[in-house]
Amino acid sequence: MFSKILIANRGEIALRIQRACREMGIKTVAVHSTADADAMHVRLADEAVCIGPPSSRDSYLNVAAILSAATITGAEAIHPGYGFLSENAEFAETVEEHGLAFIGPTAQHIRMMGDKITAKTTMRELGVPLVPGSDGALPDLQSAREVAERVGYPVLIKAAAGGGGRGMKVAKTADEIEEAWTVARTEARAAFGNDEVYLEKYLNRPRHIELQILGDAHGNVVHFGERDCSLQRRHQKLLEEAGSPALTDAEREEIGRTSTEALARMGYRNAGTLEFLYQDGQFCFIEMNTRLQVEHPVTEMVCSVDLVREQIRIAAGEKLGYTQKDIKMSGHAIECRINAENPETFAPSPGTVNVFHAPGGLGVRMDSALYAGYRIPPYYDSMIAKLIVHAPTRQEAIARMQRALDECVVDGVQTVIPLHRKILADPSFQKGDYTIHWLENFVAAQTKS
Ligand code: MV4
Repeated sequence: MFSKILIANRGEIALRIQRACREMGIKTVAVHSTADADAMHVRLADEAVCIGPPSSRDSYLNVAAILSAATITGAEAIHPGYGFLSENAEFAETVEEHGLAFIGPTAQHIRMMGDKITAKTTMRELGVPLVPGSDGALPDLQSAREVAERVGYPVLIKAAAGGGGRGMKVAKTADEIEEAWTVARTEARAAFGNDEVYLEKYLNRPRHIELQILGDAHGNVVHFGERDCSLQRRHQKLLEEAGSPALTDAEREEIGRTSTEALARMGYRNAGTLEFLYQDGQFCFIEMNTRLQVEHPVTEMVCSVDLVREQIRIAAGEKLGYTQKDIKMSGHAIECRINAENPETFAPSPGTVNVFHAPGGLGVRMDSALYAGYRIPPYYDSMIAKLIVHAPTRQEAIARMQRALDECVVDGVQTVIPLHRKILADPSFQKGDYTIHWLENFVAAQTKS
């Protein structure tokens, strides 16, 4: 096992990783920008190294500075967290070339899944169900027309280098296909320097359901059930649940078996998430994330697993030590992301947090790097906390989240807590009756009335 790990991240996820390290007897190295000198992840680490000015490009994305920090402190492994360098194949490669362990998948698997066309082709060959569409990249407009006729309108043209909603264009009818083709290619070239595009049938009211996977370096792959992440606004998730209110145990077992078999055949190791659109009882794979996700705690709560500890053990070459039948989902978990934003306009609200009180009690978890007096810098993501609750049933989890939000005090900046209260009180949310479009419509209805 490693004796010292460098954590190439900031905020709540840096603390989350430090906590796992401390419980495993591993020393931690924090890295930080000059804007984060007073941050909690710096205070709580065993050692800290300043790696550059406020801009992420010059600090948390500065590969040379991070590797130097690892070398001078004698760290043996690097955990990238989420965002920043977590899905950068070159970074993973460089870390290993320097004789350090990258706590994540191989550079080859990161690269493979970073290209959405290669990801889909790979999954298709491994028997994972996909959205009907083109087999690989579209060579020309004519082939786009042909595939669209075959699968039926409406269709979506997506960038191979896209993901997370960037570089997508809908064509509702054949009249719109030329425009969608041209715009998608132009945007893809401008945004990613890669104009490869593919086509899918457009699903009109899916849920976004994702499956948490772990694989070790010995060929063992297991899953920890699904998360329902349909409640998003402009591709920013706001509230997530485990399990999905829409799935049956039989559906979970089937998609779990198909997915773990596929990833075992790929030789996938460490944590990964398969993203699906789920509509009319069908799962359609769309993308894979080759990292720990923001919303991993809801899975940890229902499966009683420490996913970060497992990531570290796997990177050190240890075996999982359990099989699929040992993993049981128990109860229901909900996560509310607390962003320092105006709850109506979503404009960022950086500034000083004068008063901070974290909720507590049975089944309540607050993952946050906040403290009273902390100045939220304007340079980074606006998420300042994740409030996670666990209870025997979904209904009890909703009541527990409402109670926990009532206890939570963040004074000095605006937060999205008032929006979470409204969502939790809504009858269709309470019934679990929602799709990926629900939140956008809900927010629009709130601002009208
Ligand atoms: C889709 C889709 C409908 N049909 N693909 C958006 C982000 C990217 N990860 C994939 N996305 C979508 N792909 C087909 N064939 C609708 C979306 C989509 C979406 C997906 C998940 C969560 C929120 C979303 C919001 C708008 C559109």
